[in-house]
Amino acid sequence: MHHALETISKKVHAGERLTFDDGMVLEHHADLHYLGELANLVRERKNGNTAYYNVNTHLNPTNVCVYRCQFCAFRADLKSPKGYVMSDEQILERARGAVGRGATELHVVGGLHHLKGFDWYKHILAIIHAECPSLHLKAWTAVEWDWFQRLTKRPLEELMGEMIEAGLGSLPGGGAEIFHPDVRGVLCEHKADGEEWIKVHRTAHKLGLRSNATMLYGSIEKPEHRIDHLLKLRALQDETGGFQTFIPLAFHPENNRLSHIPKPSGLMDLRQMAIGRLMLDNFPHVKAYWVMLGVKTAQVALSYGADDIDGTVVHEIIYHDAGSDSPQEMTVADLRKLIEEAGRVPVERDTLYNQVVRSVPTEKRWATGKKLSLV
Ligand code: V47
Ligand code: SF4
Repeated sequence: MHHALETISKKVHAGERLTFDDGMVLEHHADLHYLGELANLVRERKNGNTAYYNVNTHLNPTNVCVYRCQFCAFRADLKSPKGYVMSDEQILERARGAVGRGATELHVVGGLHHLKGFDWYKHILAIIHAECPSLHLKAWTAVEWDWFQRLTKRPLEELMGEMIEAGLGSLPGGGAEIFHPDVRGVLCEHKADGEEWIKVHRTAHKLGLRSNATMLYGSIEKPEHRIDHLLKLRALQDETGGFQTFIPLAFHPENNRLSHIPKPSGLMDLRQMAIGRLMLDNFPHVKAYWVMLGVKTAQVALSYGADDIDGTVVHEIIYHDAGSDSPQEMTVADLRKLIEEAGRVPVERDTLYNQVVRSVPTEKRWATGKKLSLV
């Protein structure tokens, strides 16, 4: 075995932190078995045999966006026939539907609409929260928070404070892509840069909000850009401890400007899951987002560092527009079966990783229409 790989293995067994150079060795010299064994060790040390899932729904209030990220198949121009803006009634319908299905979380993100102000985004959370107070609102990526600051010229703390009053519960991890300017300048040169993304999450953590972090891999970046990205996330986590989950996101090539780049292989998906788990020693959770990975790879990823498969995910558009052929929705029974087949113990969590105990299992409740209570 490469000498450096032996050293890394000893460090991981001893619970020591890996360096940038270690990360580069993993990228260039580690095979999949080596990565999987070590990542699984860390995963089981942190989360035992548990694999988390949640019951959630997505809401993308608009796909109209002032930006034109090269990888984005979701966005639409202001006047494009593909563009949509949901009405208050449609938004509430989505939220009510989520509650009816037993969801504990609504994941709310969208485009930066040319004609909508900060108040519209705040209004969305306010009306949902007023009508469905049991739904945890995981809303607005750092890119949106940056846009709100550009629109209002007001401090982020104030804007977040108002959103918290309106019903905001936590921040999703999107918009991170790859922080390094050499990559970001090509993928999405105009939107919030890497430093701003970090600043938004730092502010959220200071205000007591938890958040997630993502990394978009498999487009034009090089291994050093990925390791740099992971170390920037790790540094902020050292500072605040506010991150819950890391979610590596595989580039999807359909219907965007980078369609000439092939989709990352299954091997690459598992490698990035494992490397993320190994480098982010201070993140409690790593998520295998099944919509993005496909159900089968997500299942295998539970042995390569991941301890979470996200949720039932109804109404997903971002990955389906970019060519994902995974289903629109997984039932709780599907999720639990997938996890059990992988030899793990399924645990339903809420957004903040509290266990959700249901008096009547969700799948039975759907069949009987019985009222459900969360204990
Ligand atoms: O920010 C968009 C990425 C993200 C493509 O926080 C693409 O729990 C690959 O962040 N190929 C949105 N990636 C999704 C996201 C997310 C998903 C699930 C859970 C959580 C969480 C966060 O999707 C965007 C962007 O980085 N993205 N288009 C594409 N063609
Ligand atoms: Fe707009 Fe987000 Fe798509 Fe970029 S990724 S074009 S910011 S919707």
